[in-house]
Amino acid sequence: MSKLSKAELKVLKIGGSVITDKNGELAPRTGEIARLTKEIQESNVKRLIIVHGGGSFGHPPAEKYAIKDGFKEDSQKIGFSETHHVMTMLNGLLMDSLIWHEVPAVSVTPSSCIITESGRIKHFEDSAIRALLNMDFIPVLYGDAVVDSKLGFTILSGDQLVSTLAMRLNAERIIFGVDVDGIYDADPKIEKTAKLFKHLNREELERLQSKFCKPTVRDVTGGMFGKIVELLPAVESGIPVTIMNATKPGNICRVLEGKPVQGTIVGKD
Ligand code: IP8
Repeated sequence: MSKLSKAELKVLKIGGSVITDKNGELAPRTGEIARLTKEIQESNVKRLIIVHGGGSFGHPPAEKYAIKDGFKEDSQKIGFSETHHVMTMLNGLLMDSLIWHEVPAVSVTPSSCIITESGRIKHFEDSAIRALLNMDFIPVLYGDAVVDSKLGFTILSGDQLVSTLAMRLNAERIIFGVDVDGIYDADPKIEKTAKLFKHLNREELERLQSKFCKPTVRDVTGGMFGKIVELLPAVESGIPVTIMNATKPGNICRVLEGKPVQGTIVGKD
């Protein structure tokens, strides 16, 4: 099996808030999915892994049945099945659109190749992903309900998956497509004067992490806080992360082409 080339591999996370309406339930943004997949096709990117979040598909049943906390009673089992199933439905919508746009994407089911231990990835059978990349396919994964060796089952976030994949497969860059322009010093949806960070290093990120922990901003920055925590190991290992707005037309195409976009770049130094 040939060695993966570090030079080109990018890992793209598409946030659940970009491809679904988080105020609804099972509410895909089909127009956004079509636009994003067209941009991926237009960028002509070759070495790419896509990971998407759960949005209004995975999160409602995961919350209803407390899947993240692990197995406690039999009544949760149908919730585990449902959470995984609705993620395959969202994934199917993205896959339909990618393939319609002639992107050679192949869906890889996280719950079939990953086992976590207390919520952290412990076993990851990634040889199919490596083989797909070597043939210039684009593997597509997602946050999922997975088996956990201590908890019975749990929720694996797309964010942990992105960091792990990037480190295992020697990616040159992680791109986080979210619904704001990057990391701010306050919540940009509430505070009009919030300042966007253009660049952050590891220490600055860690300082922000404690700020984002504060209950006053927890609601809206909870998602961003979770991302920041998961990004740290990848950043530490030298993989830069671009956090950018995937809802702005043209941004995903530009970033995949290696062109500058507005956003926050998180690097080791
Ligand atoms: O949206 C969670 O993935 P995320 C997926 O990346 C589920 O946190 C199943 C809730």
